[in-house]
Amino acid sequence: MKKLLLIQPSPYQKDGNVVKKKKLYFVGLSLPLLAALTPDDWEVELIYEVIEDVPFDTDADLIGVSTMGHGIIRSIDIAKEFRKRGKTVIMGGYMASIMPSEAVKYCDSLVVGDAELVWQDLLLDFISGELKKTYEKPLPNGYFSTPLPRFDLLKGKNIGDFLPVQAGRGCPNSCSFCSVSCLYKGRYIKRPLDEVIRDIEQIKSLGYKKILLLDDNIFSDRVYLNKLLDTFIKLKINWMSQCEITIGKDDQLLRKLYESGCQTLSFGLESTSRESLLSMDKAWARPDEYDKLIQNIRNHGIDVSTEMVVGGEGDTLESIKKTKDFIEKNKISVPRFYILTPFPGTRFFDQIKASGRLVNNDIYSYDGTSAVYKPKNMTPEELTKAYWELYGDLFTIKSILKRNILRREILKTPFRYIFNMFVNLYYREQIKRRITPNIF
Ligand code: B12
Repeated sequence: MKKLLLIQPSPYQKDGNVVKKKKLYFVGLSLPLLAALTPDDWEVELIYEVIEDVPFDTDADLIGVSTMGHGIIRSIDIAKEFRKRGKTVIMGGYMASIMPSEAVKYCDSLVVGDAELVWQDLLLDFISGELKKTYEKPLPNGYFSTPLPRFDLLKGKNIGDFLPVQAGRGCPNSCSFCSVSCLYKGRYIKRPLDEVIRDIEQIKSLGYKKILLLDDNIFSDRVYLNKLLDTFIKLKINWMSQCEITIGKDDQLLRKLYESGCQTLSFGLESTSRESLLSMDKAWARPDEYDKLIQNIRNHGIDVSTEMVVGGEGDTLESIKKTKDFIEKNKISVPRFYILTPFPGTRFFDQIKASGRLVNNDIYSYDGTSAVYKPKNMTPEELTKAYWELYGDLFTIKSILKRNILRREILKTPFRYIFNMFVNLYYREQIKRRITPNIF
């Protein structure tokens, strides 16, 4: 029997050590899905480096290494080490897919984008000694099928009480900085509902009741989402996901979302500056509507978490500072920020490079916590400083209490906000050490 070892590397910290945690709260689907796509005559092992050590002395015949954002530096180091030890290494995942000509240098073979339609051919080519340098076959438009992910391989690992499910991939919006738009080019492809039900029933049979719906934007197709919510209502689950803020205009859907067990939605609001949003090709997002939409979503019983970026074309040092007021006014319990970063492969990267504003050419250092290009209204150094100051201002004890405890909803769902308060206190410690908070 051949053996495959699949690894989800963990990124490096600033001190050069790999990020390690006791527990991985949100597990991705890439590895359990790749395992399911692998024929039965292969033994498969999954390693999540954030909670496990990479077994470099493995007897596996083939090593698969995933990549995510700046974590790719660690992926490359792991690939190099295995190749030094004579192993064949396959790379795949988001980051390698949006910069294939670079990633391909570090592995024997690279899967660009979706693996479903190429993985089995790749394994056959490996067995016959005819591996190609790259494999690329995007999923077609419309519906796509995937096998039942190998959730069984997660057994015994120290993971949280959410298991991942994916109903759709891609997003119809085309924001210039976004890796999803770069890979899926405005396409939104979805899975047949009976398959989604199958996955959730399997998860429930393993004793889990909470689902992390990994879709990039669940509000991509209203008709499909309505049907999906009907199935969730029957399945009696709790779940969280992410989508565009305009869902806050749709009262019918919001009622149904609540009824279907949706607890939290995360929104990439990016900025309260219209000019910044316009320059990111995100004209559909209207900051003047944000307060109203957030309130409406919350009034329907769904908690709102936000992801924002600083350093856009309309941002000034003053506007970045004022983002604190926006977050506090809207009582965002767990706000997250990044410095707007041009990931190679995105349109934004091409624009910044062409305009000569890139000040840091080491693409592997792009972790969203320091400015790598010259913003319009400040120096890169000022932007980095303003970013950490914003985090510092929002994670004072006073602000944490204001956003999590001194709020109406705490009477209805006290455990949620008390839990969120502890998440905030954890983030506060991370921020003090200049580690950008993440939902690990
Ligand atoms: C869950 C998740 C996480 C979890 C991961 C937990 C874990 N270790 O398992 C957490 C919250 C920890 C996380 C962290 C980060 N994440 Co993340 N994450 C996701 C998310 C929401 C889902 C991933 C997933 O499972 N998708 C479903 C699977 C089926 O799709 P897939 O991963 O694309 O896999 C398919 C192919 O890519 C391919 N494939 C994937 N891996 C491999 C490996 C091999 C060998 C092969 C052959 C093929 C292959 O096959 C799969 C089937 O087709 C994605 C968004 C998304 N929609 O994918 C962001 C996403 C991947 N994350 C992203 C980022 C930036 C990060 C962070 C860098 C954030 C940060 N600043 O800290 C960190 C990096 C952590 C790391 N380990 O390196 C970006 C990546 C952008 C980029 N250019 O690479 C994404 C796309 C979000 C976004 N919209 O920008 N993340």
